[in-house]
Amino acid sequence: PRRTPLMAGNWKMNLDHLQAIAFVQKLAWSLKDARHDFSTVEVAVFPPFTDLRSVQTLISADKLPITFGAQDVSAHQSGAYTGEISAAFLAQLECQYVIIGHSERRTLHNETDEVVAAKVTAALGHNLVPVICVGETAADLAEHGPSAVPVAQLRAALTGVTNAADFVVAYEPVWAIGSGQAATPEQAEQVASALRAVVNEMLGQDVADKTRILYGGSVKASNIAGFMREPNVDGALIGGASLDIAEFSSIARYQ
Ligand code: G2H
Repeated sequence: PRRTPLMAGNWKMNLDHLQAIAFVQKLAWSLKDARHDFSTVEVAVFPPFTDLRSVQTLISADKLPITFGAQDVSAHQSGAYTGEISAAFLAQLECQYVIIGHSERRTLHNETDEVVAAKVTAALGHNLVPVICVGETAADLAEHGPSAVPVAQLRAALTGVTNAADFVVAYEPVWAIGSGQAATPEQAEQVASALRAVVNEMLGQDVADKTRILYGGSVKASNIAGFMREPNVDGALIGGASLDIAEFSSIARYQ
């Protein structure tokens, strides 16, 4: 089945709203100069919340073929949740995607599988496409083997999801994040194929065939091609390397 690869740049807490405008503009120029075919490989950016309005305005004014989303969303609809950002707010800013359950949120902000599932439901309720992150720590890997923890996390995240939903899965082994030590393409494929089997079992073959599964963790221009050769890897979630325009642009043109 043909799935359009997605190269998703997770900026994390980098680039303010002024830097974001310059960055997205230059990224668009770099991709256009390289004759990037956006219908063949989708390119998305995930800026901090405070940048989203600037990015939305630039992308719509200049009709840039770059998609965007937020890095997190509240599980709640509205009300007395100081500091939280609702799915409705993100939808209003024309976000197409939202990253949910990134390992940094699970670890640093105590996000449990239940919270992740509630956020997925909140996002889908506003037609945002959740990018559901799963992945095992080095200790999980030693204790349970490669797929057990990501598979359990995905099962939990999909609890309230119907087969009409559109979502993306990102497999990010925690030991590979920001470490410079990426998984091998074979390791990524092994887990991605187990994750696709979970989608198939819970939501059916059609959903499993169309769902994009990304690899994340120390992706760079020099290792992306290996991941993209694997049948179950449909793109990447890219942190550090997505902040370098030339590097991110060549990741997008891996072929
Ligand atoms: C994993 C990844 C992006 P990096 O967190 O989500 O970051 O590419 O810097 O390892």
